[in-house]
Amino acid sequence: MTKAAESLELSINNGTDRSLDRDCTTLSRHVLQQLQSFSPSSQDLSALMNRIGLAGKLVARRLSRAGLMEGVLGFTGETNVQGESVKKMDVYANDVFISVFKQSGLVCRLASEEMEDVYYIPENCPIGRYTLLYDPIDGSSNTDTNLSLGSIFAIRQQEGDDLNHEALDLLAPGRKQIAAGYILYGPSTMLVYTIGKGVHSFVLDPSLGEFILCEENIQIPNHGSVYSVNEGNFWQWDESIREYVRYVHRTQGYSARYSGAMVSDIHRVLLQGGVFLYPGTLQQPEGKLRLLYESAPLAYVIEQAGGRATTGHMDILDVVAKKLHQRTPLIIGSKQDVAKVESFIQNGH
Ligand code: P6P
Repeated sequence: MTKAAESLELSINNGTDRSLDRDCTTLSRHVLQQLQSFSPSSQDLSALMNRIGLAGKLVARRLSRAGLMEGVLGFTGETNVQGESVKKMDVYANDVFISVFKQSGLVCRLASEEMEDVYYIPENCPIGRYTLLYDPIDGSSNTDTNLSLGSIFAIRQQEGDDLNHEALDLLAPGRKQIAAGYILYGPSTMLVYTIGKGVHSFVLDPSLGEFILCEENIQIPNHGSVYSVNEGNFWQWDESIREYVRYVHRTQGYSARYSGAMVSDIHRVLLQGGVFLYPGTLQQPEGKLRLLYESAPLAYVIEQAGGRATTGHMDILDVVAKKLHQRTPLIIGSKQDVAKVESFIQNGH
């Protein structure tokens, strides 16, 4: 074989090896690579993430056919614990996450935006020492208009026996999360996660039915042009937040982006930099977003990527919840941009 043919064969082989290896870097394998361990707890975490991936696949499949199927879109007519009208997709996605963890031996408890109380899977308790906290569909107002949506998840280790089913250990600060992330149902379905060793993204390859590694160790830029906030709430913000928005209105280099699904908006901020904020309002002084299964998981991801997440007065990951569905103001994104918002809050503009 000529030298040229040999080098061509080598490059093809290397290319093939590389693409094959990439196709084999699934979620479960990546977790074990991250932990560099095959211990029982590492295997647990790998299996947990694999189940999260299955939930994402099931929700993505349903969303992709929503317009063609009866009973997928629209409202159920019910109101959830948040006082919000429930979309049929909210209920479906909530049930998906429960189902994928049944008979798993992993997750004993689930806490969801859609369920007033913590849900127990008896056959998994007390063996399963993990708790899943999740928002099954984030941004469900986008369901019926075929716009991007998300699911948000956090995994915590159960502390204590919880014999009274009070689940008080779930109120611990977000720094107790052992894994967190989101699934973004967009032009492609993407899963972004962290187990405290950086932030990594995976894209669902429909031809494989697997989430395949896309980007490792994502670092959020220290600054970005995007500010993401619902300016329709201007009339009911504190003056300090109004002053911040007036600042970006009169300063060159800022762009407003707001989709109605914070997973989508925060994913943009993760990759391009900037800040997403949902401050307290007259109607919801504590903010709209929930601490334990929305803000804390996203804060873990953004902090792991080198960004920040604050209430405006303290780090989201340090907040001790008083109740399961506690809400919080949220300012999250690039360090410089979060600091800019804080400067208006702390200077009491
Ligand atoms: P508003 C979706 O319901 C959500 O929790 C976030 O995903 C989103 O950013 C926000 O609420 C939208 O709320 O009040 O701006 O419509």
